[in-house]
Amino acid sequence: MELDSLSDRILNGDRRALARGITLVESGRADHRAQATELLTRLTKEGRQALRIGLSGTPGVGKSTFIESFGMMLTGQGLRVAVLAVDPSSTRSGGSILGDKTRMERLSREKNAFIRPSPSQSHLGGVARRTREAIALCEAAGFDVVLIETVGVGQSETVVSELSDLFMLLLAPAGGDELQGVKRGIMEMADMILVNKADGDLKSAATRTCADYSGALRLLRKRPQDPEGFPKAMTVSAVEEHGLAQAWEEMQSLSKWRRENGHWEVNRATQAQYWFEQEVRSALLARLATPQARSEMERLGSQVSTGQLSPSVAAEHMLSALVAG
Ligand SMILES: Nc1nc2c(ncn2[C@@H]2O[C@H](COP(=O)(O)OP(=O)(O)O)[C@@H](O)[C@H]2O)c(=O)[nH]1
Ligand SMILES: [Mg+2]
Repeated sequence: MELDSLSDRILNGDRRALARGITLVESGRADHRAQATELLTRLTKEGRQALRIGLSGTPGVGKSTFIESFGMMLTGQGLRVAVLAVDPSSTRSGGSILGDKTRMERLSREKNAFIRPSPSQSHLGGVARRTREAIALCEAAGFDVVLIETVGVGQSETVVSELSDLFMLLLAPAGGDELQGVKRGIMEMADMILVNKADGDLKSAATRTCADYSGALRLLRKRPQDPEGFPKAMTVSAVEEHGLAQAWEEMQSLSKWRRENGHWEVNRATQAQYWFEQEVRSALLARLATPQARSEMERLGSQVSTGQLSPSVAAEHMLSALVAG
């Protein structure tokens, strides 16, 4: 398809064109990459923005169920909702976290919703770039809300929080009084903690878990981007669809406050800078992995081992070779 027509159709909100655009940005082929860059340049000129909501949580807490219920509520209000996934484990498992589209059966039939399962990826750097570009395409296509789901493994929360305006941590009710082993670093990223499954037999456990986390959040260092009362914990039930409207109200009031107080722009600007630096890093690492670079590394390494070159002089040679190459 012509880039002109693809870009026009995406701007008109055509979901099939959007899907093609995302396939293009996901492609590893050099000619596709050039087209993808051209497409993104055209589309981002429009300056459209969505509310980007990151959502993280270990498998089984109810992310997919929540996204479906929450997404249905939003489309019910006339909003257009896109769902993307960051799944660093998909290469190993061969699956994808949104592969369970079955759990989002209702949402996937909505004309105002767009659901994109995560592709198999080789490394998190690539995942981040593709997700970032997919978000940009969804924004150009006029989506109001982009939900970015990830499983809580390793670095993926950092990636998603650096791609989001709001970052949600979804938890399940805990049995005991322990804080479910949520790492402090993850807690510090959260704008809201949603304790899901606050229904039936689990309701009182959910209330207790929520109180525990409210207490834990109050102990964290105050962040400039938070109004009074944030970050906050609340209970929801994705299945019974309780608490979703309240959660949405809180998200809106937080993002409104951040916009009015300049934090929204600052956050996006800081994120852009972060991704720029990450791209430089990963591009340099990629250069280090080429056969030429490896053999140069070996050649210089043996000269270092025999004492012909000092480690720092050899490192300088190596770095100039990388930058030149
Ligand atoms: N009781 C209850 N169960 C839920 C709720 N949300 C999800 N579940 C169940 O928890 C299990 C895992 O849900 P899923 O959405 O696949 O979790 P994910 O792995 O985080 O995407 C499923 O059996 C859901 O039916 C909820 O609000 N209440
Ligand atoms: Mg899921």
